[in-house]
Amino acid sequence: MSRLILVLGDQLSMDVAALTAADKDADVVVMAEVAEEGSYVPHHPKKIVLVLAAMRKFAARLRDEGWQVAYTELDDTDNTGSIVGELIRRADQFGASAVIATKPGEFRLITALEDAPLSLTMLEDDRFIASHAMFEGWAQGRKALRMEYFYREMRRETGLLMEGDEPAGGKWNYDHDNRKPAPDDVDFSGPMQFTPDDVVEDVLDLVERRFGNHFGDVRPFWFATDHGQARRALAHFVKHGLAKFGDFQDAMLADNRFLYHALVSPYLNIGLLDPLEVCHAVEDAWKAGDVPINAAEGFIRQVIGWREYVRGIYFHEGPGYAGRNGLGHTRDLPAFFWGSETRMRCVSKAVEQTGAEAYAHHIQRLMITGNFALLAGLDPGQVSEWYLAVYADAFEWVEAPNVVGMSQFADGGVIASKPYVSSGAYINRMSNYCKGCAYKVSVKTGEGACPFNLLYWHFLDRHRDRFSNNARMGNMYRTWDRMGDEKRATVVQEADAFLKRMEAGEVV
Ligand code: FAD
Ligand code: DLZ
Ligand code: SF4
Repeated sequence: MSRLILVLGDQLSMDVAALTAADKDADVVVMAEVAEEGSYVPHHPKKIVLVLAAMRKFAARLRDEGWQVAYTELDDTDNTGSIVGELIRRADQFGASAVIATKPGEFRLITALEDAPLSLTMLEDDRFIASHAMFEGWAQGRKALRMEYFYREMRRETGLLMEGDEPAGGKWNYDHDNRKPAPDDVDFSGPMQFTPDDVVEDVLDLVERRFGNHFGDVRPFWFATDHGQARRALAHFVKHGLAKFGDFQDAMLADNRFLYHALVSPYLNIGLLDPLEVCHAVEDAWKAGDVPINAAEGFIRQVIGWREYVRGIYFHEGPGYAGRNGLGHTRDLPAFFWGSETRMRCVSKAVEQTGAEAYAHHIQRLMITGNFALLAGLDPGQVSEWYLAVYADAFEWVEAPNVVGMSQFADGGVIASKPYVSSGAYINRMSNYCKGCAYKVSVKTGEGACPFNLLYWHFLDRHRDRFSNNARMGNMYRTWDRMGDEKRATVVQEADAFLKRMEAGEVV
């Protein structure tokens, strides 16, 4: 009797565990476009197009390679609307006795599959360098789970940028060289863009019709949607963008959405690229003398360090992680996160490009929208749902640790040793947003004061009990205390007034 082999929309790799375990001659691959996955958060239309178009192309490739694929399109009349519903329907149709699945990247779906009336085997997703067992082994007995030490293990494990037992160039981490402010000219034209083919055009029409009310523009659509295109996009970045990736990793520009970033996370996260393939391409460029060590190391650290580490944390911490609220923040997400007007140019530009591209780079996510959300005390659950919805690369295993942990400090300090907060000065140093903003970054209080300046001190003040003894934050508190009672009271009062106006729906 045949078995069903479940392949989800972010498991589009030929060597994904369920396919590796399958019998091509006897088993049936099940792939399903379902309303539930498109709407459990209001995903950006571009993200839905990416996933569905890549699913359709992957199914065609499987069929070409001799697999029997039962594929449900979103508009099929007998579509039950959920992954579990489709498995039950297909089990009945094929008289299948069992289902093999690769573990999903989200507890919501893991639980739904485990609770389903199916004989299910769930295999570990081994498209990562660190298995769950490896991460647990590393985490065991440690007081703090810091990325840097985990990363060194990953370097040793993969041999990437290693000279024997030592790190290439003598240092594990070249971050010190990677904090240059935005350049005047960017000599990288950005990620490779692909003209939609017939498959993509069909999906664009479908998504426009079914999810056109979600935040974000569906067109123009240019993402890669198959393995060949994703590899070309990677090669393009390595050749033209990588050399300066390190230098300008933390920079931001109002009129350049991509700078020297790779735009490969959507492809990595749905299975169109493999993390080691990406890192080897980068290492090869360094070995060939085409890119400096700070670029290659900086990039590889993001992939085998941060990416693997946040996944380890998500599964280590368990199902409640995404719902944590360690700082007790409860304020609702303001409408400007969904595109309503704001006078804060940095926020407005980051949200605008998010709507247009389903993409913002790391520092925009961390130090603009994330920083604002944390300073303003927004409910981390709502913030996390926003990030999960609006970015093409957002799947909970990677999104939740980055948002709830790194950005909102809502996991109580599992990931970050101190909150990522800054006043307007940092934003001004690393970007050109402040030129042309309705607020003045140099103004601390009173008319035109930059809200980041007010809210920064407001945050520190209201969380004094939590952070004043943090060794890395002592200087900030000393500066705050030196300001004197009157100045401090003015800052707190003006920050409160700003938050009140924001809550009332005024344009702030
Ligand atoms: P580049 O800057 O070119 O980096 C190269 C690669 O490194 C990325 O493709 C990505 O695979 C990896 N990487 C870098 N930083 C991280 C990180 N912190 N965690 C995991 N991988 C990393 N990344 C996601 O893939 N999905 C998310 O939902 C996501 N949400 C985020 C939310 C917040 C608040 C923050 C601060 C970061 C988030 N990140 C997320 C990490 C990072 O912002 C994106 O991976 C990166 O912007 C993707 O763009 P890129 O491919 O151009 O990356
Ligand atoms: C993100 C997404 C979307 C929008 N649609 C589908 C779908 O129709 N079918 C499917 O199998 N997967 C989809 N996905 C990806 C899943 O949401 C993802 O597998 C889970 O969130 C676990 O990471
Ligand atoms: Fe953002 Fe403040 Fe600069 Fe305006 S002045 S762009 S609000 S940091």
